[in-house]
Amino acid sequence: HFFSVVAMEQTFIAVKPDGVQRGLVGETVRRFEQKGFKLVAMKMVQASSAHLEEHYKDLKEKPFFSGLCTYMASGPVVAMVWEGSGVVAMGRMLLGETKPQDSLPGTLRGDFCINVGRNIVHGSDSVESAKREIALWFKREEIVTWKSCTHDWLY
Ligand code: FUP
Repeated sequence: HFFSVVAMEQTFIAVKPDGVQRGLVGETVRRFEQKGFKLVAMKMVQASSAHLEEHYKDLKEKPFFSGLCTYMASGPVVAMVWEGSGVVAMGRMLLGETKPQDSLPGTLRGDFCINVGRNIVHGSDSVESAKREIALWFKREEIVTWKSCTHDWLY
């Protein structure tokens, strides 16, 4: 019916090496699940430097670029694709601001971190970058189509 015609988006969310080490995978997944978003892909990855340099290629002129890539390669990350209406912008709200000092309590970064260079989670900043990042981190067959029984209540 009418209310099932909702424009769905997907976003790329990753728990960074510090978030994994600090046991924040479950907390991150919990917040996205409880909001009502649908998990459609998830894997643990030890990313290579080349992969991370591609992921962060828009930042390659920044002074923190090499430190950022080293940090991101320092241990496994948990890479995910979440789906839902407005998930790109609302996912960023669940994460908080890039800088933890600007992130309100109630957000992942506001609740769990202090330093911009150790900000525990990544989330795509636009629908366009979400498409690029999902294609970089996942094969098409790793993204699962399934019907959540909560869909009709949420939408
Ligand atoms: P975000 O979209 O929130 O990931 O933010 P950016 O793309 O601007 O930055 C990517 C990552 O670079 C941040 F998650 C952390 C790191 N960074 C720094 O280490 N120092 C800075 O001053 C800004 C960003």
